[in-house]
Amino acid sequence: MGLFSRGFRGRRRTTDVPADRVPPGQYLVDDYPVLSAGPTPHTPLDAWDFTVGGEVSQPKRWTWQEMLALPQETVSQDIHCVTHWSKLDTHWTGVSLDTFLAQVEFTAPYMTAYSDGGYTTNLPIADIQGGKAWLVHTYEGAPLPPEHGGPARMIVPHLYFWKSAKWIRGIRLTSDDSPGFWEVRGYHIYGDPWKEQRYEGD
Ligand SMILES: Nc1nc2c(c(=O)[nH]1)N[C@H]1C(S)=C(S)[C@@H](COP(=O)(O)O)O[C@H]1N2
Ligand SMILES: [Mo]
Repeated sequence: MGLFSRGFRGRRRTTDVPADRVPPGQYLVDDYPVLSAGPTPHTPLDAWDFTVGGEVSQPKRWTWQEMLALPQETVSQDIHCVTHWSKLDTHWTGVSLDTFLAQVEFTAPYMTAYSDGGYTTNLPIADIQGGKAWLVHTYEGAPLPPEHGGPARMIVPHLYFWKSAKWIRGIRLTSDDSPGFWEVRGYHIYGDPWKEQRYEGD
């Protein structure tokens, strides 16, 4: 057994799990890889805030304490990175994006998430509504490590993981679907892992 497991360290055969959990072209990992396009920012919690702005009638902002005072959810989700790894049953605690959106008035159909360090990613608003996206601060029962997006990141698990902005500071609502950091560099505008929407044109 050792002979085989050696070569597959950090991976698991996809036949071990129901196929409906693993999108095409993905393999499973037990570890948790770090993928960052730049250095890890370190924003102190007393300087942290989260803003819902852009095309809204009145922008709304939450401090760290105000965010923690909102209803919290713990969810179990599968995550899928465009570099082909997937990780099942990851546990996160935070605030549903529905909770933030309920406190602004808007008709804009798109949004851009933006982060400390300058990262951005775009999504249809529909993809962060209805219990599909969360602003999370806790991973597997412990504060989210800085390299994985702490103090807080967004998770949008039904899309490729580049849509899950680490070090998030706000979302900007927009009329148009405006490509973000990876989307302008050739990644797919939407990024559905079940349709293998990895790159522009997929
Ligand atoms: N701010 C920011 N968010 C980001 C990224 C990044 O470079 N900066 N990388 C994205 C990509 S490509 C992936 S796969 C995931 C990786 O998250 P992880 O490092 O926690 O695995 O974060 C996404 N969110
Ligand atoms: Mo990624």
